[in-house]
Amino acid sequence: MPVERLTRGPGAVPRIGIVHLGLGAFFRAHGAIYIAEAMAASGGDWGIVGVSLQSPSVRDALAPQGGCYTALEQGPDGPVARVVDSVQRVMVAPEDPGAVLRLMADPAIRIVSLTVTEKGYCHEPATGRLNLNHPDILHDLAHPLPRSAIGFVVRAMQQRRARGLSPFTVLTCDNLPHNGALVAGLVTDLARRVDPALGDWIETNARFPATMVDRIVPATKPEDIAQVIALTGRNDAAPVVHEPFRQWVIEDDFVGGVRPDLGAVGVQMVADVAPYELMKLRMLNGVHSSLAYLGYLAGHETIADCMADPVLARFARGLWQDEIIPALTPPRGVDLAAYAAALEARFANPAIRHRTWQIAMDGSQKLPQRILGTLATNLATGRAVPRLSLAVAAWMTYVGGVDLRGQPIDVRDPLEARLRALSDAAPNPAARVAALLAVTEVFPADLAQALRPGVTQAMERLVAQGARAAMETVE
Ligand code: CS2
Repeated sequence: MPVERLTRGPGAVPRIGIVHLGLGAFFRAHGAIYIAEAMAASGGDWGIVGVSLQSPSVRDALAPQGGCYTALEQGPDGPVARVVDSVQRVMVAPEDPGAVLRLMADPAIRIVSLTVTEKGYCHEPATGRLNLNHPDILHDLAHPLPRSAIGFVVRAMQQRRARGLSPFTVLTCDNLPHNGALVAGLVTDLARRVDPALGDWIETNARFPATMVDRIVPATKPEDIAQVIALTGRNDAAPVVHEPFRQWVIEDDFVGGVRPDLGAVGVQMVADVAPYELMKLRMLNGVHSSLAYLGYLAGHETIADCMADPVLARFARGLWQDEIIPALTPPRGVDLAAYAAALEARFANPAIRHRTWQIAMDGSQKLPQRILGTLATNLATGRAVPRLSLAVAAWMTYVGGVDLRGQPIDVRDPLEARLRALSDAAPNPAARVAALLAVTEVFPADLAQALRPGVTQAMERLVAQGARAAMETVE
């Protein structure tokens, strides 16, 4: 018997107030759920229009479902399926960028939120500055109908200013350091190049609150779709899968103070997000990325598989205890050892099949804020960093496109061609380390110099012993 398709149920549909750029699984399993709960708790017109900046696939899946989808929580007590209804429709920006701009310039829209991944900001990860050689930025400087997320924000602000409207709040939800200030800098930089007065207007009137977002959301797999059918009796073409844990810390700085009542649903509205953000980027994402490269090279498919291997679990604990926590100042009232213990349990959740290959993607954009900041702090104080050095060496091996057994790796990274060419041209492991440390978009020159001896040694051990043994003998 054919299974019925999930559709929007009867009842009032809230009016829209948010445009979300980059409607991937993460936002659908995190921000969209909090916003649905905030509207249920306190009302408000905060319905979401999602915008896909690339492919039509999410729009095509959600349109017949009225924007609704299933969120499948995978916890220790078994799966729980819930329908999320805060997304009302999805637009595909390349099909009609003008329509997206018109919507963003509509007075009903008070917030534009973003999850466009690290590379979607078109910036240089090592400096945080706009990459003026990026093809999308070059395009957006020359054409009024943009391609990049930053371009959409700038051109929509331009239309709002021309119409005498106030700007919207730009709410970035990506794992970037000082993400609010970073996006403010990128938007005002591009705006000033379009029209200096627009840049000044944005700088004075718009708001870019910083956020820390957290929930582990692996890519949806065919077996998840089958599980949703088994649990709900409905066919959903685009469910999302997530762990029970969630956290959202937001700097409470919105245009006119206007926002959903997020505090009512457990979002931490604070004056300073930075300590939370640093803790999360370095402790969660830093260890995720370390395990992604080392775990992949050790033959582990998922993070849970890594944590089920005692050698890797011990390695992760060593990373937290000896290299990451000592270099961090905790947010007030947070016990970092307890935070690490909670992360260990989250990573070990066997129902979350989060692939090492998925986390390994776009490493050139992730390494600086996840790993290199901790390395810089430790090297400045003379603390030993054998595990993080091994993680950097594993990344360098990974982006060479061939694993330690000679098997090809499907590397996905905006710099992949260059990283591969540098790696191929290096006659030996030490030369490969030197060549990759010279990639200044990733490694600032002074840090590269300080890292070289330790990473070279780590690389030699990695090549000689293999990933698992190198982790086992690290000290
Ligand atoms: C992961 C993150 O894919 C990755 O790079 O490290 O998506 C991670 O799962 C989230 O930041 C958790 O909040």
